[in-house]
Amino acid sequence: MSERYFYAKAAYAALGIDTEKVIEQLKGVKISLHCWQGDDVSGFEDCGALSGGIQATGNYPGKARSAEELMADLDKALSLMPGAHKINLHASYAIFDGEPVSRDKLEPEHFAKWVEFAKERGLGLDINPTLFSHPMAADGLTLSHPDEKIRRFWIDHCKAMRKIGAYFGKELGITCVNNIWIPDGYKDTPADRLGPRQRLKASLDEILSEKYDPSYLVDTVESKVFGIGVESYTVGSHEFYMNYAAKNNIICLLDNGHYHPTEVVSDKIPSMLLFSDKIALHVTRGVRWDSDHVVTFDDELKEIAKEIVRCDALDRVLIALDYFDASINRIAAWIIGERNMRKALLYAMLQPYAQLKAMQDEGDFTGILTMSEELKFYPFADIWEEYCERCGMPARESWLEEIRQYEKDVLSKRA
Ligand code: RNT
Ligand code: ZN
Repeated sequence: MSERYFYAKAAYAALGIDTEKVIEQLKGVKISLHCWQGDDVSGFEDCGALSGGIQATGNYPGKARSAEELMADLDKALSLMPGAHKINLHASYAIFDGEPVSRDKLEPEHFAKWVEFAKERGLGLDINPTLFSHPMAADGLTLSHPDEKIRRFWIDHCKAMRKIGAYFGKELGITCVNNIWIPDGYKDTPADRLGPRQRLKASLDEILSEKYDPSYLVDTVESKVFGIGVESYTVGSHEFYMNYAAKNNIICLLDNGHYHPTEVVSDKIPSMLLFSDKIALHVTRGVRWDSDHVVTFDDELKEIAKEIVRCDALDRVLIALDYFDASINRIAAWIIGERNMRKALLYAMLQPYAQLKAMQDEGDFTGILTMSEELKFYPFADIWEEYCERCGMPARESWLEEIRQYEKDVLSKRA
């Protein structure tokens, strides 16, 4: 135990916070790490450029080009992320032995290598059907497409991925989260807002009609306010999915890049938790728009973490990361964002909520503002350092040396 930790522990103890308990609790919080930061959402199929109104900009050298490379990069990243994890996969990361299989025909065997990877490392796996970057999504419509044949293809794809998700849950003994996000929408004001939503609803009903053991598989639906090329209307809006999830007893996923710029996910968390057993998050950082920048330790991230902790909902909020930056070292991007999410959780766990809540109920807003500002200068960093040390990982920027070395030894050799 460092001397600095000793004093920091006492400072928090004076507020009634047991840092030993906090450190233990933080270790167990699972963060689902998005595989797609490793290769700019490219995947292993040869289906063409990234589409669906999302973009990874930049061309930093060394991106992973195969399952082996992506797994090696994930290992490097995980070795510098203290805490528990799941790996979040997309259907486009299926691993084929020979000929690639069409997305509507994917089977568990195409993900067997990922299960092996996860098993060896004690990780969970999450899954996402991939309804973009594909000829069948060429006009930007999938589950809401007016053409029955196109809808059928994507319904079958989603069904296939749920089966694969349930296989992950069963094999690993850790519940798999299957998240459905579709790019469907229109560039300009649509003539019919209802029809596409009726079709999406019917498609989802069919996809979810197959029942799986909820200890193996849970389903989430992710809304969006707009995307590049679908600025005027998205079929899967927040209201659509919030209502759909509530009525069908599935989980609503909130991506904090998917709302109006001054609308915050932190404020939605307690309201959602009041009515749902669980919610899911895609934690990202939107800069002006849903730009999927690397997550930083900013005010909204801290506020999101505070709401999770204040609501005593660490086991009810499924935390996943979702950003893709191709302009900097991709592994560093993973580590920076993941560490910030966990630092924000730690920061939130080190707040004296009972005291702050009592002040609110007594109308002492001077006290709340004073405390909240003073808490920013409490020795939070010393607790983080102790946490990292107990996990056997560097706390400060020295981790970057390891990444620079890896870049030199491995990434720079990738053509
Ligand atoms: C897109 C959504 C979606 C994707 C990933 C790749 O705006 O956020 O979650 O980012 O599925
Ligand atoms: Zn997302």
